[in-house]
Amino acid sequence: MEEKQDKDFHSGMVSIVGRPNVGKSTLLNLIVGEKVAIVSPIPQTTRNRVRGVYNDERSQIVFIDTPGLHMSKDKLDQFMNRSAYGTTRDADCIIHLVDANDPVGPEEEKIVKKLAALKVAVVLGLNKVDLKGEFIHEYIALWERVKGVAITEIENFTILPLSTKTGLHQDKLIGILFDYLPQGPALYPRDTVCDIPQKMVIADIIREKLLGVMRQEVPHSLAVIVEEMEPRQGKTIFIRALILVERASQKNIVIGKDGQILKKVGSMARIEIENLIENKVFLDLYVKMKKKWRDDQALLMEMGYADL
Ligand SMILES: Nc1nc2c(ncn2[C@@H]2O[C@H](COP(=O)(O)OP(=O)(O)OP(=O)(O)O)[C@@H](O)[C@H]2O)c(=O)[nH]1
Ligand SMILES: [Mg+2]
Repeated sequence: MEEKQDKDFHSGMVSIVGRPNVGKSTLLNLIVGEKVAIVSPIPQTTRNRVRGVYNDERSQIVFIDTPGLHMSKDKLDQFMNRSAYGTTRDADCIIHLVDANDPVGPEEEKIVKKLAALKVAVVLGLNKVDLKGEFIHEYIALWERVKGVAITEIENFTILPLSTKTGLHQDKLIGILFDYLPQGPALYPRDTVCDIPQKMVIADIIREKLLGVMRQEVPHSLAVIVEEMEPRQGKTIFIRALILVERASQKNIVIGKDGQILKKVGSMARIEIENLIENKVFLDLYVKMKKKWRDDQALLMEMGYADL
């Protein structure tokens, strides 16, 4: 890509924050033009921050997708919230993403209060307007209430209806961010798209496929750890991944009758991993029960879900 070396080049970090399930990861994938973050209809899909880099001839924008902010319970929840709020400290701009079809909840008020206290520019992204979007005014009213002024009076603040499904206002968003970001050179090599270690990306792909077939309480009890990844038998890469669940009954659900579920998940994940690493893959999945792993600091660290 031709890069303008002049003073008109803008670069910076943009953190995408909001409640679970509002479409943060979908937005990141849309902008980056590649799937770098997993997406599912189940809240709390994202568990760690994911950086995706947008490049064009006049800017480089590093987007940070974050775990959905929610009322914290166990150590994993606390890590997720800390990780999300932590990114706002380094950000040059924040996208506060909301689902315009969901009423404002108590978590949202907490989020707005935290964001409103920061010195950085904020874009309020009213997402999923391809649906009814009947609660748009509630989010605007909340910002006005917290700031104590009319929405048009809030400095460095822009409201933008979005649909990460249809791509509505995607270019407009980039234009707004360009204006908010400081002048400066690219922060990453210009071909960078994502900065997550490959083993974590692979573990997340497997978790995404599991989320696709699981119901009710199982999703939050799932974790995936890639334990081994090495070439074997010529060109094939052998990957062994452990799936953790919290209860014996969940182990049976994940494995399925005659191993059907695990087989289905394994084959969907393998295809995607093969595309990602451009290599033939042998994927070995196994399931273990580990009570309260969500509160186990050592395990969380192994999964990359802990910051000491
Ligand atoms: N109709 C509609 N659905 C959307 C849109 N954006 C995302 N979704 C759906 O919303 C669900 C959640 O999307 P994610 O991108 O995983 O949401 P998230 O905010 O990253 O969620 P967490 O990682 O759990 O915090 C998925 O089923 C998406 O397909 C949109 O603009 N319109
Ligand atoms: Mg997400």
